[in-house]
Amino acid sequence: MNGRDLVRSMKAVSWARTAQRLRAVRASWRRRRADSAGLVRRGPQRARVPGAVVGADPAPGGGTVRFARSGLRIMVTVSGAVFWGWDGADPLPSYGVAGTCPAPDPRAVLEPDKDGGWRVVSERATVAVSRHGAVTLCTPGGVLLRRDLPPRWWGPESGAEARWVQRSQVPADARFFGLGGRASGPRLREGTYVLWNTDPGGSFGPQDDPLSLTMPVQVVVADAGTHLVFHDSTWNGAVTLREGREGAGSGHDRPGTCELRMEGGPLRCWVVVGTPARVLHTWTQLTGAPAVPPSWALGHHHARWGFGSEQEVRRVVAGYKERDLPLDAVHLDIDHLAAHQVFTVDRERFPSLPRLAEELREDGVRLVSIVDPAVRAERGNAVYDAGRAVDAFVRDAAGRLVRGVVWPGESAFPDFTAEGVRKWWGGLYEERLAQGFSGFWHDMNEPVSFSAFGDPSLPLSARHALEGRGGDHREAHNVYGLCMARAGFEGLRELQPQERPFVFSRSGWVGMQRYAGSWSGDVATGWPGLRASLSLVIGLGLCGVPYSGPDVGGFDGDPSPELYLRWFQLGAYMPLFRTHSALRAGRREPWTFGDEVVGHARVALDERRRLLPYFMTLAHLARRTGAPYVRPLWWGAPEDRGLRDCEDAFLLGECLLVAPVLDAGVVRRPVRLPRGRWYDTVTGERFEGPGVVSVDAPLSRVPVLARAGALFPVRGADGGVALEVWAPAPGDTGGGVVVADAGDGWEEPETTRYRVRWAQGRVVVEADGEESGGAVPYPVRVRGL
Ligand code: NBV
Repeated sequence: MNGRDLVRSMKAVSWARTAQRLRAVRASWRRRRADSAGLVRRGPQRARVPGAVVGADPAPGGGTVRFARSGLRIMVTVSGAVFWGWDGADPLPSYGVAGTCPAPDPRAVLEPDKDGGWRVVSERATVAVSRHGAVTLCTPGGVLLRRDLPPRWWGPESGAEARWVQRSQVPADARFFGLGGRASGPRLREGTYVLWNTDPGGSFGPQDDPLSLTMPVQVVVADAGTHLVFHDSTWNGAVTLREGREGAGSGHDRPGTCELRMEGGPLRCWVVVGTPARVLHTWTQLTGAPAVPPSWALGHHHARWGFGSEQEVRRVVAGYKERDLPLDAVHLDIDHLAAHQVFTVDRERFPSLPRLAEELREDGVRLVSIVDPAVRAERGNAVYDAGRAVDAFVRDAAGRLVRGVVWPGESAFPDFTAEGVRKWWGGLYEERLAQGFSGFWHDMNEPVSFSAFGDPSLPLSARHALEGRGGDHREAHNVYGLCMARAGFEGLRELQPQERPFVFSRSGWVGMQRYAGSWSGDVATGWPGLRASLSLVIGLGLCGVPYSGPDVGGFDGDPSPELYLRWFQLGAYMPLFRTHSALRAGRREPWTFGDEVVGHARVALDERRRLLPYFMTLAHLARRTGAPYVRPLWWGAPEDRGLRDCEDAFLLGECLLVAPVLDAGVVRRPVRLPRGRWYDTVTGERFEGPGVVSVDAPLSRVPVLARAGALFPVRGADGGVALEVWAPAPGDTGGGVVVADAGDGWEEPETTRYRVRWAQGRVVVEADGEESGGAVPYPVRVRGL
């Protein structure tokens, strides 16, 4: 490019930016006008509370307690989850609950309680309702887990538009987790967390809230027990949390508090009580089993906004190959599209994508495509025309098409809350498959519409089908990404029924794990961003979304070699292990950080590849039990307060404890251990938990400890599966599970449980189950002897 061309292209870029800004200003005004015409202004409203109890009507699983101005329905289900809803709220319809509602547990009955209240006793929890509508949740032994004060409503007597507030108390020692993906966690401290999926508009750090994926789901961990509470309303809201304080035996504990304010939607919730494992199991029974990704999606992915051409993609892939660095997938961002239009290809820069995809596939590398929901609103654009023909796009209250502004310019937005639209959109992935793509990366689906002021999304008054019930964007916004994920997942299942769809999505809501995983979004490059990325993965896992991961290296700017390496080492233990960066950010190929980094990155990549069979097993366990791959340290011992407060380490399944380095200059770090014996997997050094130990964390690796007695599958030297076993402590036993996944497809893989024990001074491994006769079909390596 000569000087004149450069000047011309810079002018073109800045003109394009100015034009885009102008469009955003116009769209913001349009949005404001649409809402002032389309939303009914709320006049002064009197508050309403339930009033005094007047009676009760038993029903299967519980019944309804009647109050002067409301009613509370309680239902214990056979799965152990407890539902309660005010003002006639039913469990269905719900975007969170998968399929049908679990059946009521006939053993749970509504009975009179002391002081004129009512209660329902069940196997896992007791729900007591006071005379004025306070609801207390206790363990079967009567220890308090949560107390909801009587709720308060403002607005219409009934109906979705009443705002409400629910204040709750939890024990003084309780810790809060969840609420979807929060950058400031994983432990959610005092503060207000907004429940409105929002693109932070540029890179974000721990101080930014909300982000793209919020959920009204809290996991509360206290000495008394663990519970999950899901307030099933998709409307905007805010949760204000305050941790309690203990009065050091003075009897003056200050309870933890939670105040939930919602702009609308039913006041109904699901509560699950039990051990963390049991809570997540029941939770994913209720909201759906997490989809299992194909095995290649558990490898290493490299993405970049701005590869810019096929040659560049080839160059990067060759760079990995030359250096013998494992690579399993390459992601193409919006720059491979023609003028940023979804389901198109820029044929000048990417003239033969199917050929490129084939070449890469021969090298074991898959192609993944970005998919944004916004469709350029211009006749002649095939996707737009086809969408118009099936009336796929969101309209305003007056019936006009809602136009926003996103990468392709003036755009229309498919209404994914309509079944027919999902079906139409799902069919469009055929074009992507024909281009050779194997996986799909849903972006900008909060949904984003660039704006000069106000919320960067659609008008609140925009109309949505909401599965035929009809409603507006206030109700549909938070489930837009969830419904888009469903469209993609279901479309792909029809288009290639033999393969497991691989979809991951920036936005989403309760239940998205049925269709997709997620990723951190545009996490800021810097040490706080590294910490935030761990927080997001742990938080999502506790809300039922086990597959996610950060942009390794951070989205923007240039990480130092040390920061990049530490991020890479963390990423190697995350379900989604992906390097990615923004258009104008520095590169994220390991070799751009120098030879030392390449060497250490290779160790991390090789270890990830070695652990693949374990990751695959964890994916299946997540599907069957809801247990996330990445778990907080307190997972197996929520009563250990030290573990509850530990935010710089995590468990990878049952077997491994990963202690990433999250600060500059660290080469040795304290590691808090749960009870039992642990081994440094590199040095073999033994440690005894519970307690804090100091472990080497040289630049070459982050500490990874194995639990004594652990058994897990790894890739052996010959490429087949081998079992890695860590010696149990003397007198103890151990074991583990192996799910022999075929890599893709729907056949139920064989699952074998192995037992590990000491016999005559040796560690013995045996398969469970009679047919096997105890034989182990894999090579076994016992370590820690
Ligand atoms: O498509 C461009 C980017 C993408 O690289 C990133 O991963 C997304 O989170 N996308 C956001 C839109 C632009 C953000 C500035």
